[in-house]
Amino acid sequence: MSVRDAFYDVLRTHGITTIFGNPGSNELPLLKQVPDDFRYVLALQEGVAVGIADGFAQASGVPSVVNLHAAAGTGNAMGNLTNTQSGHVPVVVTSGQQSRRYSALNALLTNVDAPQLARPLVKWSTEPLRASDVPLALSKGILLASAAPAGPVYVSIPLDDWDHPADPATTRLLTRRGLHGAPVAADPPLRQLAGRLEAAGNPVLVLGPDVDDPVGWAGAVRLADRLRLPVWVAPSPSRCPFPTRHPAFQGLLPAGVGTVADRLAGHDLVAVFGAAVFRYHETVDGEYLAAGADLWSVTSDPDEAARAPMGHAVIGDPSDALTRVAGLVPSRAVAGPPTVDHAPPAAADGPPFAAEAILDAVNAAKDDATVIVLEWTSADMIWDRLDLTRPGSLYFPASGGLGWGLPAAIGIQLADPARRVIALIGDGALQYTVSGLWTAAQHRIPVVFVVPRNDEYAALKQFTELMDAPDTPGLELPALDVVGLATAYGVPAVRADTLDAFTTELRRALAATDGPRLIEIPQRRFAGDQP
Ligand code: TZD
Repeated sequence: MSVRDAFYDVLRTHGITTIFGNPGSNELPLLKQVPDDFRYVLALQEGVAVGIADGFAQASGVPSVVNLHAAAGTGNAMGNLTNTQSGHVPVVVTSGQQSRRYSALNALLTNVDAPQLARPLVKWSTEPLRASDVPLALSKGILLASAAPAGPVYVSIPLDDWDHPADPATTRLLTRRGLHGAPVAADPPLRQLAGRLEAAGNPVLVLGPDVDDPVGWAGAVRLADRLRLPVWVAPSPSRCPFPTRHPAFQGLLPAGVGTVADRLAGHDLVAVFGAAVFRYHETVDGEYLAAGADLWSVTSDPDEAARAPMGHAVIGDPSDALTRVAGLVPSRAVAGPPTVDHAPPAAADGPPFAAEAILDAVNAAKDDATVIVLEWTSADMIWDRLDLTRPGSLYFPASGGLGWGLPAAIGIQLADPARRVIALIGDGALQYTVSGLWTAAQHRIPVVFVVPRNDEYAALKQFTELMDAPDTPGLELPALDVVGLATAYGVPAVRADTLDAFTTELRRALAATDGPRLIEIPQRRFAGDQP
């Protein structure tokens, strides 16, 4: 038995039969005999490979494996790895190293100090000391990546390790390994939290991406209903943790220190589940919370718990905690929170169209099973325009790094063919990992890409106002032929110049299951571009 055979055996043990990657000479000895029960999904750039793997892991709940080319391939992947890390996504990144003999000479394509390269972005980074340790490193990597808090790991493997003999006895043991159970919060602090919620005069619930699962949704709805709590989504969310049309739903908290405090003013207890406290973005100074307010959070991530600037943190599975706290509190016979009026339908004039109008059309065309992947500045307005009724309905780059949405949409669609994916990707965001369109076309992965085209970086134009940075260069994106790009990569694409045409094309694309489609729609520019 070779190290290669053992590697595939360990992957099988964990239900992993897909490898995403981009190969080079260092990786060919792994890939030369891919077993029949495995599939290799080629990405033309490594950020694409990691993005697809990230989406695949999130939607399937199983860790995914990526194979990259040495330091250069790892470097290309690192932007998206920031999203995988922030999103608590279990991805095992392997990369090919020069042979052990040649890397001592810094031969071409040596990954110098390989474990160090990925270290800030992964839970664990290694290059096994002996070839025969590769299967154990892989096994540990898979188990560690999926242990709470989940996250990426990095294993660098020299190219001459693959034909080395593996120890069959060790391999046999590794193929029987499993890690069972997730750490749950202890009872006393949860009882304390439940007591605080019951005693509070005006408590509020804030939810984050890590409770976007069936248990978390059910627990959140039950807790909100029992205590008649208003419910907010924590700033910079990467997933949707609560039904957006539930009467208790208030929307998205802003991402500034002062603005969060303003929005939560009047509440004496803030209960946060499954979110960092908080993932701020724009600089808006102020107090973290109004004086007198208390905050409790539940997270499975000790770092998240410890780095919060305020409050008490309970460490444990936040979805489980929601359910248990909901079971501990009595039903409150008080009036429910004020219901938020949904945004009125947007004016449909154009082209170009307001982002709101594009979202309204998407909302009308989707059904309950549709998954929305967003990498578009207008993401903030989805919360009162999209009707999201099920867990796993929304994904956004968790660290804010662009180039994630397009490949992640492919991975999500590949993992869950029963749900159709609409990827709303800005014309700027599209460019970072545009070659992912080719992978979608080759594997006939039927993502519907919607690209609002405004020929600019509108997000950054907004920030130039907020940060008083007028006359910033480099915010215009003229002459990017989105339909041409998609067509060149093999994805059938159209431009919709009316909202009716957009709706028709969207429905047509959703009805097609034989591969991806792309629809470009003209979007109104940030300022002064009225129709
Ligand atoms: N590079 C990377 C990897 N991630 C980033 N977040 C940015 C640059 C900065 N950035 C944003 O945060 S939004 C944005 C940039 C360049 C503009 C995106 O343009 P778009 O969408 O066309 O996709 P809008 O609606 O025009 O902003």
